[in-house]
Amino acid sequence: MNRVQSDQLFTEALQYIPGGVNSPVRAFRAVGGNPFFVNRASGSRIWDVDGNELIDYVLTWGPAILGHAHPRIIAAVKAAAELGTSFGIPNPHEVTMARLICQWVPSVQKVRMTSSGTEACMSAIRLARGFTKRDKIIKFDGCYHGHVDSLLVRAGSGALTFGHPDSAGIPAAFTQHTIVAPYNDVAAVKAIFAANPDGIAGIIIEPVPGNAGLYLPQPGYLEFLREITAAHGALLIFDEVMTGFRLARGGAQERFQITPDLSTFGKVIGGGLPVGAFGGRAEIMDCLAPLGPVYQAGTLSGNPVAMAAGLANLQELLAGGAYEHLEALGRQLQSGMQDAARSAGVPVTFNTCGSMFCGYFTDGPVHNLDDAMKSDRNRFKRFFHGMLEAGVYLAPSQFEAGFLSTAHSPADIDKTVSAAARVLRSL
Ligand code: HOZ
Repeated sequence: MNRVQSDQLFTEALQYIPGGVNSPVRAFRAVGGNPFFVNRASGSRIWDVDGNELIDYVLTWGPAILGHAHPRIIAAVKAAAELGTSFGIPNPHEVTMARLICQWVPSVQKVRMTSSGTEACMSAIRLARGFTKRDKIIKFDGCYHGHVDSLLVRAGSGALTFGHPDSAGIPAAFTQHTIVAPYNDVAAVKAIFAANPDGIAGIIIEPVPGNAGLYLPQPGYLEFLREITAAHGALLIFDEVMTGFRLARGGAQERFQITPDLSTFGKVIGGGLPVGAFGGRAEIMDCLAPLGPVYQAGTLSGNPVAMAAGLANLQELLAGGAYEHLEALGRQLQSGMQDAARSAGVPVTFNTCGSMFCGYFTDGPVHNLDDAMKSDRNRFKRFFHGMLEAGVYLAPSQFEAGFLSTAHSPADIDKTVSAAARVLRSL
């Protein structure tokens, strides 16, 4: 593939932007080579500046659940922008958005908008601590909740990809109240509560972790977390930044029938614009300023253009049929990839949950970070580049989930599986 213009742009970007990118995973360091630059996207496709067309399974890291540049979102953004790009005072879209989230996610009785998932998680943690008047938070190995100081401990996503799951620049004092447990390990969480019976403010968890690839909760695990937090007066916080409105209308909590105390959102609820949100039980949310003592704010929170984009995304998604289509695509991709790996004789564990997926180059199973780390990353690199040459863009890291959109067709999946079969045979 010719990438002359992308390479020129990257050379220039390296002069002015650290690593040439505005978010580390985009730099392709985990897979080698240079990133490509995109100047157009539509439906299931992106085009780079050299004119190469790719089937996209990154989907701007999750938000583009309807595919890229959906006409309803583009129209909503144009209409909102014509009326002003930011007011700094309430606007009607915020109320519609809040009502819609509360309607579709029953655990959320009140919600506040932010500009990113990182902000949402940071604020949810502060609120949990303020509400419970306790300091300690439990998080899990490989889970990523944005680049919040106290949560960048054994974190996933780029932190894990680049071997810095505990970031430099964070004083030890900022993470002294963060306790890390292995995911899917009941005994570990019981031991933490036994050692800190009245000290845990809450557990924050990606109910389906998508920042170390993708693995699922074992049967009963999320129920256990619900019970043990309730028994100890701690809050259960579901980070649904990836899974919210994706794994079901009501997110992972609907899919697994668990009611968390607080939830965080992002990605899909912004329709491709910078949006996050956190919400939950009214008595907890009412501890936020101006009603309560927990401070949280944002100049662009509830921004009218971002709200319009997010609302258009959600309204189109909720109109009907979308989730059935996404589930069917997920099943087709999983069985196709498993067959392709089997016939190529390459050990692959291909995990899916609805429209999220990850293939690990290991016999598996993959239930937690330690299992995920067993994947042969050299094989992943060669597979990634082989797929890219075949016109398929996967996340440029073993430790990120892939995403499907309603714009992907069964024919896209067939093309992807055929390419994978060829690439796997060549590994
Ligand atoms: N944290 C994002 C994926 N888990 C990466 C975002 C980006 O690089 O754009």
